[in-house]
Amino acid sequence: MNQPPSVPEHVDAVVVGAGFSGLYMLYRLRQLGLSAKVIEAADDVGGTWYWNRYPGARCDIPTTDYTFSFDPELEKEWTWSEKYATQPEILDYLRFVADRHGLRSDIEFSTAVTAARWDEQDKRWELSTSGGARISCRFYIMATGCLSMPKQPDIEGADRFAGPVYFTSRWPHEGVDFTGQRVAVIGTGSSGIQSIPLIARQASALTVFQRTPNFSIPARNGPAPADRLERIAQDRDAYRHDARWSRGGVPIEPTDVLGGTASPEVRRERFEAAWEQGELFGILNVFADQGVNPATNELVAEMIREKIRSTVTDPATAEALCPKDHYFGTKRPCLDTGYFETYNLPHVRLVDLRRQPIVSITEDGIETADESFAFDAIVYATGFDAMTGALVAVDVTGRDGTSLEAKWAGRPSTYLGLMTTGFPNFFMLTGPGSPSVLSNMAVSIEQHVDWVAGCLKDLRDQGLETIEPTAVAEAGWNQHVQDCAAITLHPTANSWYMGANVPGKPRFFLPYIGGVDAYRQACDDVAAQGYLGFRLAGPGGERCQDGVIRSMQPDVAMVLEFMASLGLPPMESLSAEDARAFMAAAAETRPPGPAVGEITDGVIPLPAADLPYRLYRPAGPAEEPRPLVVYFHGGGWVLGNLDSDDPLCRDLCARTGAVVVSVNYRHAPEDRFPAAAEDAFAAVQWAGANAIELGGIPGQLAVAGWSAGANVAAVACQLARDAGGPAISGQLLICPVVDSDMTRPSYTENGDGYILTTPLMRWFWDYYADPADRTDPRLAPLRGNLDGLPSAAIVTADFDPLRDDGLAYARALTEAGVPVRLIRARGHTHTSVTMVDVVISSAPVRAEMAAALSAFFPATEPVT
Ligand code: NA7
Repeated sequence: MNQPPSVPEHVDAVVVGAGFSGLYMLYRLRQLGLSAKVIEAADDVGGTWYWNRYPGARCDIPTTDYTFSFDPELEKEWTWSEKYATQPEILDYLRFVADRHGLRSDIEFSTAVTAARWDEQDKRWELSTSGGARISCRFYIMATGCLSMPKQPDIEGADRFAGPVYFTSRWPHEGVDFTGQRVAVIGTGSSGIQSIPLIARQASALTVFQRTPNFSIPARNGPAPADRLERIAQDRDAYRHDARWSRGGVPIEPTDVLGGTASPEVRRERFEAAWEQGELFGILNVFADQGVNPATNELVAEMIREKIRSTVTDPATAEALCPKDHYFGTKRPCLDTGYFETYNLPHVRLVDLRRQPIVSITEDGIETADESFAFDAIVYATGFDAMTGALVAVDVTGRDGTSLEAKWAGRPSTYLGLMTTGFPNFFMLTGPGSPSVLSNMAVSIEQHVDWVAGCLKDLRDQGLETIEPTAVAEAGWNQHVQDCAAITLHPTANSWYMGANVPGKPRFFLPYIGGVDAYRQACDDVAAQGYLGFRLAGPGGERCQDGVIRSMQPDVAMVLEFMASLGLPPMESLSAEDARAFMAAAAETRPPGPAVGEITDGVIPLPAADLPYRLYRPAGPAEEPRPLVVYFHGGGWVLGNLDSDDPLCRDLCARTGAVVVSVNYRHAPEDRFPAAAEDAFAAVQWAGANAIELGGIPGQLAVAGWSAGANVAAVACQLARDAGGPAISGQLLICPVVDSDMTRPSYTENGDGYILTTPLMRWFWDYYADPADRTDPRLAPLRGNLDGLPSAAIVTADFDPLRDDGLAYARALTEAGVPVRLIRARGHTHTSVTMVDVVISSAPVRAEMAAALSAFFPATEPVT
């Protein structure tokens, strides 16, 4: 064994943990010429692979990818023997890396950091270790891993059992021989599923206590996949580059096949291929939408259940092993070797704790609600206090005396998963808020270490001493992490990703699910923008460019990226006719929107022109009268029709339970101002007069519109007030145009890149109205008399040139005494709020719109 090296009193950096991340961090710190010390609780390197020595422990990312890439020579010198290497082989690898780079001399083994305190005077961290030493360092780096703090047994009587008790996470180094023993295994996560088949080989009787059945697919272990080896051999650098810029840290081609539209043959073919391949990122990529769409997810889930049923001979056991309480992929799926087959052995039994919960561990076994079991040994495979457990286990005290544990009591909070406000120069490798456990850890670790190393170099080069995130940047990142999770099915599961496995732990989605590639880009962008959102200080002074690195909803960003990839000409370069044809073609490819009770088309006979309308009646008895909403579509008075806003109208109808009448007013350039405004008012008059025939409740009439449709809706309210009727209960204005003044800041801030652009708005204005008319309140309702108007709900989107129009109208109405509900579509564009079943993050905005609309009608409640 190595002699613990003597610890210098002062070092530049201390790293806690000598696993993958700690070893590489030390390597990079040395490269920078910084003095560094690694403190490791174990007596050897390895981290997770040091502790998790249970039978069957393997990685679940192919080892060709679960490997360091920073040293090409190392890759030549080390060959993995299997597709998924065993724990001993991975541990050997990490020892090999440590020796090859002479890292051990700066690692102090068998020592834990017990406390860390920031000294604001000296700008240094003071650490205390289990050996009684004190170390002072400028940079304190936690490389403690995401799954390193075992979850404490939370089962009644856990300390009562007289026989041996084993934890998969702390397995004895000498191994365990279960030959002839009656063994209990509690837990069927990855550790349970990997170890159960091997324990069953030795035990005379094995009883598995399962609380939640897990999805698992055969690992099909063997030699490393030939195609992948060949790709790496041909161009290692390109392969590693692709991994770094992939979604999960393993280069695979993301599919664009949707579960709902794929034929049964294609579904089966894709699933079977993934099943045969035996890789997590393969089975998670059967369909593009399986992580977000419940129906598609169920397709995959059911095909896996079929496999379980066809493997396990006892139907009741098979059914108990079929996961049904969470979507596939929302808890970490497992790779196994003969797991389900194990239950066909006569001496193996499954106890379903959902049917007979454990009452207590007893002196000689386990008592459930129905039975008493006697055992010679109990194995806990009950998991970890994931992602935050090891970080708060050290008593870390930040700048103002607050502990990390206290700061995170409500929820963990980080900027980029790397740092946290109040704790200067304190870095976390693969911390909460970074992709970590959702990705190939080797790739994520290298990215984090490289970023930290780059940051330390920049600090030195610029004569700076400290770095700390701002509260604004951190809150923004936390929000972004949650926004990314919210559009997936993940938050619905009681998973350790959500902190749900540890009683009392706050429920938040801990890792960043936006992708390794997107995450890397965000980190790079932060650094490139002068460390946006960080406060940097040193002898040369203090500097801080505060801000939020990602504030757009992730699915909105995806839509914009997709649109940009099409390389379309700007809309304003087209003729009105061509622009209409383009819009019509685009409308054909989108989802239809929710079902409603009935949809009928009709015509409003008006003196100036017959106006087509489409009526949406909610599900329910046809004779039951409902509130009535007259809706006007968007399209800059030039584009749009009954089809263009059809999904949005269905959505409003389904959510509010109101009858929605969508009106196709006359368009420019054929019919210029004031045709659209006059049509809108005439349509509202007609609806008011025909409320009963339309299935409405007389006196419960609202108007709604989007964009230019919101403009004519707002104008109709002013005209109705002036005309003494009809009475309008409320106006829902979605991203309205209310003025011709295009100098408001949002026209500049959001003028380009978000589909509706400032040049496009000019194009609309020019088609619709002469400059001389543009101050007319029938065109610029903000300039009209606002007294006595109906209550308003106004939706503004952050990335909309019209954002400030909406805000100005809300302010002006409020000043005129009109009740206003302002709905901020956070992270949205002008168009994304209306993209039903395309932009998932817009659904809560539309729920709020529907609630506001319903609130105009006292007798109704929103449906959802
Ligand atoms: P996991 O995946 O957290 O699995 C722990 C298992 O233990 C899981 O089946 C739990 O059921 C079960 N468990 C936890 N507490 C109890 C109690 N009190 N009673 C009964 N059963 C319990 O940990 P692993 O070590 O298997 O895997 C961790 C990760 O390591 C894995 O995902 C890979 O990334 C590598 P539950 O599901 O909570 O109902």
